[in-house]
Amino acid sequence: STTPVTVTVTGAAGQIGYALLFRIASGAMLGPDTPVRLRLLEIPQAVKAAEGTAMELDDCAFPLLSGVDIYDSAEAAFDSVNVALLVGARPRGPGMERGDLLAANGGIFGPQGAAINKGAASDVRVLVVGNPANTNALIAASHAPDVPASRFTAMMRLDHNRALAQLAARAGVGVAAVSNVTIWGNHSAKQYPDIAHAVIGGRPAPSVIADDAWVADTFVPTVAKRGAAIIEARGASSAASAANAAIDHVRDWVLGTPEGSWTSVGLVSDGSYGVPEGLISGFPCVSRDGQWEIVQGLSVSESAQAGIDVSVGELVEERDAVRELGLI
Ligand code: NAX
Repeated sequence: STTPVTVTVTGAAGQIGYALLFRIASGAMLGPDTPVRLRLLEIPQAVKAAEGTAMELDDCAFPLLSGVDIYDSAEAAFDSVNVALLVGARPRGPGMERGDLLAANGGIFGPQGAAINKGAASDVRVLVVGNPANTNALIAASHAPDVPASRFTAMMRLDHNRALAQLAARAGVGVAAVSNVTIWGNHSAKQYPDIAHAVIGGRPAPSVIADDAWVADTFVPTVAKRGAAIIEARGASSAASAANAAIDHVRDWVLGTPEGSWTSVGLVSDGSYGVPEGLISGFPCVSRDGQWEIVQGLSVSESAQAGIDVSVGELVEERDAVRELGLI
């Protein structure tokens, strides 16, 4: 169709925003036939920097980009939005307690959820990138009672892609040969990256890798702590890879996952795999007809269930904390 899709990006002047906007405008997210209208939401102090980014977007002369608008009000930025990428968040400052962090983010994601509830298009899809992503998504969803909870997702795709890359390197194959990894639970160091059902070159990953100690002692911590390793090496947190993961997530959501393979999505739980209903947890998901569905019926070993339960336990604690603070 030639009607532009309205895409709102929050934290647009930040480093992920800078890596994300140009790829959206180039067609990498919604395909080469879909024009996009970009709406950038920032805090007032960062509006000028967002204007600079908008100037550069103009200077790219992207054929698919039908306009760029900049806002410092959530209600205006989310009016008739189709795809909302919630990237801007309050980072943990020195000496900040977890409760303070959750409260500060509640002050951002609550009002943004309410603005989405008020003004978004009926097909709105929301991806929360800003950390703590799963709980921020829960807060936003709880302020949007008229939007189905399944439209609020949290980003597990960067962890998922990191896992694909680590497995491919270990097996000595290209990443395209690796599929069906799952990142369960929270997007945090307690996530549970799971290769039990992964496939490498058409064969079960556990038998290709054939090294349980490497999986437990190297693979899982490498994936779970990759964010910290990037900061250590680059002197700044993951930006281009995070933007790439957001593009992958929305593209698959809108256009579908390839037949026979799944990805990892932070999606509202229906109680599957022992995850309490209502939590936004990482699950194996396929996208069909524009909707995420949790892959059902996978066998889960005792040790895998223990790993899932630890990560889900952290989500329960975060939910209880934001409930206590009156944020949901
Ligand atoms: P930056 O600090 O570079 O940019 C954040 C931007 O958000 C700033 O420009 C700031 O002005 C803006 N902002 C703050 N409050 C806002 C509000 N209420 N409305 C609109 N904009 C607001 O951070 P960046 O490196 O871009 O990271 C953004 C977020 O992504 C962080 O919370 C980060 O922790 C999170 N990440 C999540 C990942 C994931 O896999 N889910 C991975 C990458 C990244 O660490």
